[in-house]
Amino acid sequence: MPIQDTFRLAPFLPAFLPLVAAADPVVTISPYKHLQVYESGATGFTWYWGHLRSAPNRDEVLHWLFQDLNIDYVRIGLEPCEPANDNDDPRSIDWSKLKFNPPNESNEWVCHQAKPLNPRLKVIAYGHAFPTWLRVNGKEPDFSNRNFHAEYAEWIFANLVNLKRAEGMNCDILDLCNEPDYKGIGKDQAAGIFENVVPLLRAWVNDRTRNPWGVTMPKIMAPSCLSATVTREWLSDWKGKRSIWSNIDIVSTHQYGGGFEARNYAEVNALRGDRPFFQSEMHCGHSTVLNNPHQLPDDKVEDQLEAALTLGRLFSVAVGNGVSVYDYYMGVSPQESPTSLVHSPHGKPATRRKVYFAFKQLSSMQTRGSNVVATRITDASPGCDVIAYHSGIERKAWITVTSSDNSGQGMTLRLLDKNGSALPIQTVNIYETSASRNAERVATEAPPRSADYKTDLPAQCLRTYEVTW
Ligand SMILES: [Ca+2]
Repeated sequence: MPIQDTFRLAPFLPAFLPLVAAADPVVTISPYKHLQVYESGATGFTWYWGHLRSAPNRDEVLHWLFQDLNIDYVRIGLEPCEPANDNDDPRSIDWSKLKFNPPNESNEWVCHQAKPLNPRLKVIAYGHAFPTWLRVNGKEPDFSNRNFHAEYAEWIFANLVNLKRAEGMNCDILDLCNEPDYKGIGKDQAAGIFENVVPLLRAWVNDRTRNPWGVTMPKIMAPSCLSATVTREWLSDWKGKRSIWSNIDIVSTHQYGGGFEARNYAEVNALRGDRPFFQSEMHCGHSTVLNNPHQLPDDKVEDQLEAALTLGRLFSVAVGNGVSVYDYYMGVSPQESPTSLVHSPHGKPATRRKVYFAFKQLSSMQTRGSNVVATRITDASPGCDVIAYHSGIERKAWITVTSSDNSGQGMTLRLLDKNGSALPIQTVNIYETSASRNAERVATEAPPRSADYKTDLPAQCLRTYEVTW
């Protein structure tokens, strides 16, 4: 903020504050410093696919999620399907004992609807439960069973066969044990699963006699811990252990705990080598995501806006530090808190939430397959976060700044070329999600072709600057 502005504002400042205004943020973007490609978003329908099916505007909702948003991945939960052990031989399946939901009576229904809308659609299957009989009192997995790994591999394979045979779908990515830091599993038992179950599953897939359906081996994603802090610790340990590490194709974390700490993401990014890095679950209805104890129970605009700003902050931390696929937990839900992108009360019209519009600006405005690029934002701006993309071909960048600050301020946007010299900006389209706007274009500007583009950054908003040079 220039000095004269500071003096102009001074009379309005409370008397106990020193007469020094915080400096306006300077956002520096290096579009030719490519980090990873941001591939796509992910979402799921495990609990509320029926709400989507019952919505009178369901075709519109499917268009929102799979055409308007850049979402190529659907997460589906594996079905419990085995109430009692099918037989004593974990190398042979007694299909008469397994109980799957009929086709089109499970969350796979969404995949069938979405595939024609987005031909790139891929499936992430996740084990959010274990076979009922292989748990202690129906809860934690029963590791005391001497055939635990073989029985679990058999159950996973049966699920993959069902997907292929009854649903006509391949599982592209398999998350073998969801949130293992949460469900009485722990690091060593999780490691045992990746060490033992993956080779057993591969043996099923590669055996033509046992796999006449042509089920293909999915990529294995791990560990999808609840907390990014724990994910970082476990991966640091596993990186040196070939028997575990060689069975993991994609590294993943949920963003419920430790999600605001860039260090967690930067360290996983340094560990992953050439494996992709997925943020495989979060939602803004959860208090740990919001970093405060309340759960946003109401559907008030201010709560929805808080969720959208929180998503902006978390997305910028994760994708700015290596994540190439970002999951927003649920596509639809009837819950008032923003656990889903779309609010869908059963049998009633579904509507988009502010997190939907924030997610659109953060993940879906850029040319598909664009690179995440290096950004810097002045330290004096703790309420601001930024994420930016460049396709590699176009003289164009998409820069989304999330401002959680309670007051508006000035902002300087600066683009640098490969040599660190300023790129003269030609045009700027500005899109905004705020209390009153939902990913709407608010301005188109042709600033003087100078090194610095100075603009106003309103309070509490996400602004996407589509910039050409
Ligand atoms: Ca069995």
